[in-house]
Amino acid sequence: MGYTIAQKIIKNHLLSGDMTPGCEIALKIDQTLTQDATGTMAYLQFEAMGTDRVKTELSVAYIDHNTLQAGFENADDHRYIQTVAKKHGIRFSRPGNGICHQVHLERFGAPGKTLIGSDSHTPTAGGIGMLGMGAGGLDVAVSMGGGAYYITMPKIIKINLVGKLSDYVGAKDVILEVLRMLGVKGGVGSIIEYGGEGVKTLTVPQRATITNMGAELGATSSVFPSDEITLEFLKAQEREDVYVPLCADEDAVYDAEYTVDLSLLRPLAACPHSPDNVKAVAELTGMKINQVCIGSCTNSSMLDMLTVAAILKGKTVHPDVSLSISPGSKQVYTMLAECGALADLISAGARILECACGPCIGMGFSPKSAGVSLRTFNRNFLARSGTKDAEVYLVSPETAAASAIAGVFVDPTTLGAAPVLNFPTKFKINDNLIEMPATPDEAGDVVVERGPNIKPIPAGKAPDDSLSCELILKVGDNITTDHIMPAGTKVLPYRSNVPKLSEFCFTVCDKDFPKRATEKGGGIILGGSNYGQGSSREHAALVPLYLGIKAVVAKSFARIHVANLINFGIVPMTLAHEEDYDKLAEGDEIYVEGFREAIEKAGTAVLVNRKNGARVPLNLNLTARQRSILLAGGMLNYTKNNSN
Ligand code: MIC
Ligand code: SF4
Repeated sequence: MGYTIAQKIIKNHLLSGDMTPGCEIALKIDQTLTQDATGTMAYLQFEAMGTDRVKTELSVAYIDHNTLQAGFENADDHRYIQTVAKKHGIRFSRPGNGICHQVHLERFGAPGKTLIGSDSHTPTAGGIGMLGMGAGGLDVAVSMGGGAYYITMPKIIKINLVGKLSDYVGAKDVILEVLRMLGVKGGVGSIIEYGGEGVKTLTVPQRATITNMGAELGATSSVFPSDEITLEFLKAQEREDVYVPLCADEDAVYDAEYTVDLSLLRPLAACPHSPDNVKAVAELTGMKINQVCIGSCTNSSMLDMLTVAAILKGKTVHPDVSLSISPGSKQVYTMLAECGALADLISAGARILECACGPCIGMGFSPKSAGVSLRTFNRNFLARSGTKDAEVYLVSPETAAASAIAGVFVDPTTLGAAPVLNFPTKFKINDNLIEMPATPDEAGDVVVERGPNIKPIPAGKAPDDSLSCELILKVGDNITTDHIMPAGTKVLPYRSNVPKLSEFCFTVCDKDFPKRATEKGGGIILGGSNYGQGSSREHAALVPLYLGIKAVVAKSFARIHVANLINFGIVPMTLAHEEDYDKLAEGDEIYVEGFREAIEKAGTAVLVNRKNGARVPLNLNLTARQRSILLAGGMLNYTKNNSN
């Protein structure tokens, strides 16, 4: 039996485990990336592990999320990351160089290699045939130190692409169609592989838009073949030396297969507040809009920007609309300036932002009260934009630009024939904002600078024999990490200050949660299905840990979040019978006898609700490694214990 693309990469990097879906496997990681909102924690943890120099082939620290710098906090974090990177052998991508995934694709990604990043959209690298996976900062720190990355061997889902996209239908519409078909849980436990004749019609940036939003399917990763189009892109980046061809074997077997006919696709939009709430733009035509934001790691490539510039050229943004544009990287920004397209954007009235995440992570550009915002981004979770009652729609750059001019939703396919773009066959190469680390000989002289906002990481605690506490919060299905640990201008400056961050925990769902949790000394949380979907931010585990959360009981968990909970010693347990969710209410006193023993060996436990006497069976689906981590009170304790 042949192998799929993902299976080939996994096989080449397998350190231990059996490649049967559902089994835990350990992978060798070739490259890592961090960004600044998760990077500070990742490097503090790396330092705590005591490794002098990274052991990966390449590790890069990007500054792209916290670039607003309304106070000293982010600037201090940036300086910490810059100095710690220099000392330990990590390249540093300076603020202004662009969004991590875009820059990594352009300058470092390599087909057939493995990459983990402390950001959930690391699978963007799949556009180039690389196996990119999002992970918690602690897992990235372990891999930087040469340790394996553990995942559950995924199932492989094939999306067979046929036909060719019509004018004004973009790669974003392809992934929105996949999200419509599979939903935000549809990729959990799977890698999504793209194949079929339609693949040849898509450029690398288009492929990367598609793999980027595989994160919204809950997939472990998404990957395209590496072919002549990949080679063309790498040549244009003067990096053809890293090219290797990679495709699935003829007789590869997939766990599921779907077909998307590109020629039948029409512009789509993900409606509030979930990326899988997809409708045809034609159904929304005429709806008044207030804001348009173009950019993010999903749609900020040169191709996207040229498309937008061609639509805006000679026009004016509607008076009732505010349009922001953030190019994805310095390379894109410079080339836009040099070819004149930047002038077309500026003249049309676009507000040009620096090449960073910006509004995507709520760093400015919050819409007006109850405003309708069209964004080319990948997430429209409640309150992520900074305005809780805003209605955020995720659309293609084509739909965004056409609508920005009209002031209402416009189906761009009604604009006639698409303009012919002069897509560059050669990109502008200038890596002057990538700082090289000190050599091993010089590293000793580098002083790591730590600002006052950098506070110690809370320590996990080994679990008690039994668990007796309050069910302190009950939440529904698809709770995102933006609910658990919101971001945005007010909160992001504190990503290295857990005590301060704790004041914002879960406030999107319940503004009194931090106060209640502090007063009661913590407790457990009850969630629905897909608990913790979205970001890789380990703060969504670290901060609950700080507030005394000992366990989370849910119908099911999202992949990266469950790994983060375990890494910080919070015990994830699933309801054996989903209907038992109704037997538990906020404020109930609960008791789990033999809690520690259940982690140690049993794999099941019974939660007793002292209020109504209900007995709720729970499952602890843990591997031997995960049990040991939890019993030690988290990964840092576990690593320390094992190195003594
Ligand atoms: C996001 O898109 O939610 C983020 C911000 O990039 C996160 C990382 C973070 O919270 O710092 C992600 O996707 O992992
Ligand atoms: Fe940045 Fe948004 Fe991409 Fe996250 S999804 S990495 S915030 S651009």
